[in-house]
Amino acid sequence: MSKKGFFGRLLGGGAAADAEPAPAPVPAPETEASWFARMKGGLSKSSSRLTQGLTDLFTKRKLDDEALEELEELLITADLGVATAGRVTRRLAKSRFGEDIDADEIKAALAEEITAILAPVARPLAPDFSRKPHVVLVVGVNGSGKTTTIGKLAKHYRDQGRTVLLAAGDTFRAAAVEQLKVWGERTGCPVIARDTGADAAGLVFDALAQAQAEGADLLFIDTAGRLQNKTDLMDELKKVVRVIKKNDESAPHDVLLVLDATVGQNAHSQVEVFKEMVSVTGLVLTKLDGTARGGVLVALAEKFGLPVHAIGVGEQAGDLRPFAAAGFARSLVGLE
Ligand SMILES: Nc1nc2c(ncn2[C@@H]2O[C@H](COP(=O)(O)OP(=O)(O)OP(=O)(O)O)[C@@H](O)[C@H]2O)c(=O)[nH]1
Ligand SMILES: [Mg+2]
Repeated sequence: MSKKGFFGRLLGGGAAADAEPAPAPVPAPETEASWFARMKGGLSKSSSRLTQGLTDLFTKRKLDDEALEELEELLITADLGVATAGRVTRRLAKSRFGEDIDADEIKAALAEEITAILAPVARPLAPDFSRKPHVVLVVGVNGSGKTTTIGKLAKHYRDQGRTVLLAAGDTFRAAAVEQLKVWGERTGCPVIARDTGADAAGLVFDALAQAQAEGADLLFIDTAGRLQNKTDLMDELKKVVRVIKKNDESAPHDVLLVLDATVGQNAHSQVEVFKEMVSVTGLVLTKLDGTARGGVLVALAEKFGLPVHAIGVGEQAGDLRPFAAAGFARSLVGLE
């Protein structure tokens, strides 16, 4: 399959998105197989924790109450969360209780259960390019990977021939603006920025007006990292949304919450608070390559049911991919 076909299908090029021609040539394809291998490599820390535990637990063993209890504990320590671990274990018990089972069978059964949880949330970003611009507000705590994710998404849509503007709504740090500008240069996307300390909402207002005037396909709005317990910063975020709505009532069309997977269970409170503040519409999980806590994605999927648009498995432009349920589940339990 061509790269465009792969991305088009997975990263939101549905029928509506394909309505307009995408003129730019598509760069050299990375095959699905090579991406899958990299995701699997990225998830190896998460999966090795689980697989070692599973192998220790199930060397030809009857799936009895004790085994189920140990399995549940293992899933909890792998960050799947108490509720999800309980549900997965109960469903396994229903189908296999009392049977002799080995680690590989358990892995396959687990992958199936986890896929069932993840499938409903594996929904690619699906911009409506007829909006000119489709506005994507990107939020999250400090250092979660917001700016990098914007850079990666900008590259993806530029490669599709889309016109993309980037708004440097992180006006706190000079380095933040510089970082976005580097991504802008790398990806050929203009960056709208103001001096450090400027009003973020004002900058965003201007950026949207410019994107509308230019008829851009997409506007990505970077924001400063903010801890979920800092109410003044959260209020600023609300103000940014209000200002956007003054200009386009339907915007922002996507509010992406970028979560660093290495924080594990703390991600839950981040989702709760940001969801309340700015109506988060979807999640991106980053740094899955550097953590043994990838299981948290399963817990988040089950608890919140928010779409998981993409996952980050590295710092480079190509290290963001649409989130695919079965591939992730199988990699997480160390299959394939
Ligand atoms: N390994 C790895 N590193 C990542 C990933 N995504 C982002 N990073 C790195 O994480 C660090 C923080 O990323 P940023 O994009 O600056 O995060 P941010 O949310 O914009 O941070 P603030 O603006 O300070 O709130 C950088 O060093 C990135 O290169 C990922 O998927 N994997
Ligand atoms: Mg940033």
